[in-house]
Amino acid sequence: MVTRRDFIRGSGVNVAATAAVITAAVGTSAVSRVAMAALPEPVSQTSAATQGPLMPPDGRPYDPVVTLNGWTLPWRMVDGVKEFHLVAEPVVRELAPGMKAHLWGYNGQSPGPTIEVVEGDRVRIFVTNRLPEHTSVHWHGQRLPNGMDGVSGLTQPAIPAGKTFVYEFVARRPGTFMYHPHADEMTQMAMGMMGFWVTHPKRDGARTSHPLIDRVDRDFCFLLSAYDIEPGSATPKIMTMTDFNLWTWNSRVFPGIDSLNVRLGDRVRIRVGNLTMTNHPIHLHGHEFSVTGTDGGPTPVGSRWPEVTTDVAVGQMRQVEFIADEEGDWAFHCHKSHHTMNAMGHAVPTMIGVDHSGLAGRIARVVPDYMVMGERGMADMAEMTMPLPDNTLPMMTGTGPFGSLEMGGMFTTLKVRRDQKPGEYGDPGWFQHPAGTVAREWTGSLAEPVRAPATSATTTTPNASTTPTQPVTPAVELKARKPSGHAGH
Ligand SMILES: [Cu+2]
Repeated sequence: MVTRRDFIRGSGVNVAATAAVITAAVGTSAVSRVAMAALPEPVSQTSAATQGPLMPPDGRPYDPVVTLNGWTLPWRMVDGVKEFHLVAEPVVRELAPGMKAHLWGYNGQSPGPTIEVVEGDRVRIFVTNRLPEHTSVHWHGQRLPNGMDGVSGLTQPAIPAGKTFVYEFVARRPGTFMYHPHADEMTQMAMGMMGFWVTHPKRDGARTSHPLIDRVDRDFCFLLSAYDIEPGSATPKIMTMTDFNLWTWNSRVFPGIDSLNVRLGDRVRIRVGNLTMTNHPIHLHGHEFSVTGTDGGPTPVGSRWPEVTTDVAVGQMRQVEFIADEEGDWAFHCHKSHHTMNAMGHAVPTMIGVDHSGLAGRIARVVPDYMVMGERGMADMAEMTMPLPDNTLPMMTGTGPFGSLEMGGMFTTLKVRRDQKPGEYGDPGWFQHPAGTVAREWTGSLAEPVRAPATSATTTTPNASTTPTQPVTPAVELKARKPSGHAGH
């Protein structure tokens, strides 16, 4: 639900701005002269659900994006200039049902709202700072006058707490961008301050005017961010450098990340920006895509090749495109397996193969809630109902039509459906597989495996059913151990 924020109740905002803002309702016909000179009323979002595309009410036409678990910021057109109002402020963001984080963001959410404009638009962005410290906004990837680049100390003074600054420039280059502070960055980005920006190409009739940018049926976007929040607490630890425990898409973790719901045959674009402190190989099942753009712009056609995984390095953006021509529920996730898990202590020893028979019962007499973890791998963790502290999430969770998904973090699904209507983004539910197309238990007889015969006197084949011609070296037990520490997560 979009709500209009009443600035009178806000704290830390200067009185002049407050008086001006409350008279400036977007779309109000009786706008006073004072209001005309005032800021656009800030619009705030209370929901973490994916909002439908914002169809442009005025200005040049474009095909709007859908922000995963996010929304697009409405604007006000003043003398041909698109005016936006960002409010940097503390927010409460639900990471997934069962866990809320105290973050910093914009207009009620982290990440902030997506800003969508068209190539050639003159854009004026008011930024009100309701944080307890100064901030600034850097418009990552944009061509703009140096003084609008948002680097506090270098190109502008920082925006003090309680003050409003204005940025103004022409969106010269179409493409995929983001915004984030360039003031006390380590704190402010670790707290969730970031947002997406899309500059759409101009239209030339039914086509875009850019030879390297096609129109698509669905255009999704999201940012990668990471947090370190101790189970049971709500505020990220800002001093963490690499050892984060919550890997998010738009400040959501699975099962809180909405699915990407598309119609069979749709041309789909997905834009991803990385504001974490490590790279993420983003992987799609069932389809091949091409990288059609970066934060530097559209890629030349000759540079595009099919992939199913694209690595998004720190500070980079990638824009991928494909035809959704296979029906089903296709996993879509970061390929680092510890990035598809939620917060949990890392100091859990590997217990695979350790026989705990009898031991748990004896310990339970002393420690009533004692449970054994991981003697058959960690999959049991997803199904057991361990007592968790308040405000945290199971390490791996989520239930699908065939049982537990054993996932968390950067994971969701692409749902491709024959009957998904054009422009409809609702969740169609789980895929109904045609009969005989699901992997199933084999209950028939199994053929003897084919084995290489021992053909030479010098060949020793420990697996061969034939008698070896030479004595087999006794098996040596090798123990593999991962390096300790978590650098490079
Ligand atoms: Cu990752």
